[in-house]
Amino acid sequence: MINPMLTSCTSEITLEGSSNAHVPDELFAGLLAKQACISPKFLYDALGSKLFEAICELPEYYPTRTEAAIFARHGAEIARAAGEGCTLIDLGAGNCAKAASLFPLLKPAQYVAVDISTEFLHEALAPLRQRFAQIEMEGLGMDFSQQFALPAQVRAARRLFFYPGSSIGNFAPDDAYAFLRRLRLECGDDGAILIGIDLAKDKAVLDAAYDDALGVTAAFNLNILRHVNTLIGADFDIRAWRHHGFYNAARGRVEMHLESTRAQLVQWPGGARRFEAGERIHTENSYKYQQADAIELLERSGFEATRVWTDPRCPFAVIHAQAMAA
Ligand code: AVI
Repeated sequence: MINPMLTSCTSEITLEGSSNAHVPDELFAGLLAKQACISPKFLYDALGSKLFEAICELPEYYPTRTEAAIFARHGAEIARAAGEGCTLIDLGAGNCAKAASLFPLLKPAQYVAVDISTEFLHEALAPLRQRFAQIEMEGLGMDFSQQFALPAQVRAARRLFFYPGSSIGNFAPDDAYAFLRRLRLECGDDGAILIGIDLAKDKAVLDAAYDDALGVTAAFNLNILRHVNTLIGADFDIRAWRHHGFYNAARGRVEMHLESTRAQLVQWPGGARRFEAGERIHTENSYKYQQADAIELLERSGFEATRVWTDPRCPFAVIHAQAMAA
């Protein structure tokens, strides 16, 4: 290993630290840490976003399907809890499909799609603007895990933060709390959150969901190295790495890692690191909550759960929580 920095490493979405302008610093620190890591936000370049869409189609990856079934089954009740005419703010909107499926029920006054992948977002919004001409729409290309100040064009009244897909699970618990606190501050006393949270379940189900038979999740994970090559001019040989995705029950989370299949030197302008055969780079954590802990996290953050919808066959919760008066 060349020039190791004994920093601690997190494979979660972190709130502290660098802004986008310092992305390479964050990457170098992770690559040189004793336990190497790369932040999961680097999974989502254009190809990574498409691979994630493919993951959502896999039979093993239950969260998308389970959540969609909850929305389909309880859509009318969800709309009643949320009320018509809200300002719907879709965090990590991607192709905007989940929010769009709720438009006919929620009838939002304004739809604000927020995503780190700006290009993807604008492509998705164009047809929606035509289909739902009565809804005012905004697309915001920003990394909302880092900073969160909504611009003036976002209506202040009745903000409903829509955070589906259990993306909250990709934050470490303390960062999930800090993130939800920020949402609470941004939504005012008449605001609310509609959030999907994956719940703890059988290890075999979780292992398969993050290490599928087709190898799509493996491609999604390996693509992070391709993205890093592009970002910092590194020379990762993708074929010399192997995907691991498994549930770590003791830590209540699924972990994704990339394992070096041989001793190798990875170089980039101004630096390098030697990896031994079997050495791993930690790329993602996906926390799986107990329902009571999820509700407690929301309450600590300033939201009171008004309704919880679950699927009897597969533990997953969709929660509507109202801002508690500050
Ligand atoms: C986006 N996020 C909620 C996904 C998850 O399940 O943690 C990302 C993912 N990683 C592997 N498969 C899907």
